[in-house]
Amino acid sequence: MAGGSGRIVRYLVVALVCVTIFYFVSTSSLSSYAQPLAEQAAGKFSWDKPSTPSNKDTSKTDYDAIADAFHSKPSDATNKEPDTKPLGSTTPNITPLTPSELSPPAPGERVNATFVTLARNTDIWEIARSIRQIEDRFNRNYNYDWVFLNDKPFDDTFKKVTTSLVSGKTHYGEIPVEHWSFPSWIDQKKAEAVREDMRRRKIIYGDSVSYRHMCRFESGFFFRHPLLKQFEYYWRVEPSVELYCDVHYDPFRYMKDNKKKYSFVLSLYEYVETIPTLWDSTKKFIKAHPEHIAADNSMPFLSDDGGETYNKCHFWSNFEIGNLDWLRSKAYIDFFESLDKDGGFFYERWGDAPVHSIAAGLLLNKDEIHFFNDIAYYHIPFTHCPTGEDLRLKLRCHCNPSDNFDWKGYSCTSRFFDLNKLAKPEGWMDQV
Ligand SMILES: Nc1nc2c(ncn2[C@@H]2O[C@H](COP(=O)(O)OP(=O)(O)O)[C@@H](O)[C@H]2O)c(=O)[nH]1
Ligand SMILES: [Mg+2]
Repeated sequence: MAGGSGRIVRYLVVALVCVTIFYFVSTSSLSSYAQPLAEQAAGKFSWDKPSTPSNKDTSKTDYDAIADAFHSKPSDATNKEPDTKPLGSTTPNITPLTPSELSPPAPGERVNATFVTLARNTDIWEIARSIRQIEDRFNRNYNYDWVFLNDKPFDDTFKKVTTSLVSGKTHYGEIPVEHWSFPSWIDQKKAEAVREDMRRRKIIYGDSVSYRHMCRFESGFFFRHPLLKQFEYYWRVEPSVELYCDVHYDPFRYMKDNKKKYSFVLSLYEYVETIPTLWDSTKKFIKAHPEHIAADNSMPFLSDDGGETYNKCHFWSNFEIGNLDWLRSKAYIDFFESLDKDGGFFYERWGDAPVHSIAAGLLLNKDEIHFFNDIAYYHIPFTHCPTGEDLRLKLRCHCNPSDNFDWKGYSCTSRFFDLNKLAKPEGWMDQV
């Protein structure tokens, strides 16, 4: 029995030692892993201040020091905010800089010009991207105004965001209903049947009424909007476009000083299904108004047979810098009204690009149309990336030269160069 009870005592001593060791281990080393995990699970992060405030400056983390540096004004030194403020309130105080503080205005007189954008409220973030690029690459040094037009009233978000991005003044206009509706002479049944047919044939935007109003508005009305009446030149900007290079001079000034009326960066062939009778209407206009046809026009850009048929070449009008007085001239208005009476905006799906281009090609002299090689541009799916490495490096371009569309088979820009006897930029052959 004595041997048995002695064994029991030995077991009890060993058990006690084990329990004691386990206690020390669980309250010391184990807790150093477990505690932060528990705190993180409760929503605390490693840079949080200790919950019991410490007087020691060494308790401050790097995060605090950075946040303080942003915050501190001279008066803050004696008026410290409590340590327990929520994380969100550590956002630095933001005082917006005026455009001239961000970037000094470029020297020289401004032209009477504006950017112009037609957009829906839902286009806000896409147009915000475009504006930011135009501002960063050009307008923050020039501070030109920006006119926004819409067939509905612009909402507060659209106005707030665009006003904050544009360095010049912003103007917001609603389009009069007569400029965004079916004219009285359009046969609604016929127009509807066309849309249905185009829907079945899967023609892009073929079944859309609003797209047709948009194309007609851009063809014949935007330049007559009261907000544009005060301006002489415009630069059209669409949502989601990119500007890949610095614009190192004022393109409006270039247009004015060189008596240019219309300009482009991309040109291509139009989708024939959308304009089957546009050239017939054009020929009718040429016959009715020979007085409007410029002596030194660009017919060879538009037609390969002296005007008999249209080759579908057009300037891509989602980018345009142009003269508003030309669009408001009798020649242009007569052309637009003649086309509008023929009804092709609704009986087909005439786009403003071929309409502007045919007008520029016939009503202007060749030397009034300009190609901006140095304005690098993207609108889905085409890129104009300036030809010439030297130029691209000088303008800090970030486009891939192999994406450049200018000299590819579906572009009409080569024709423009040939017609105007312009020397193509060095390196163009490598991009064909
Ligand atoms: N206010 C308004 N703007 C429109 C409407 N449809 C198109 N737009 C604008 O018209 C321009 C051309 O339209 P977009 O969708 O870019 O056509 P795409 O470039 O031919 O594919 C853009 O500036 C659009 O924001 C519309 O119904 N209302
Ligand atoms: Mg577009």
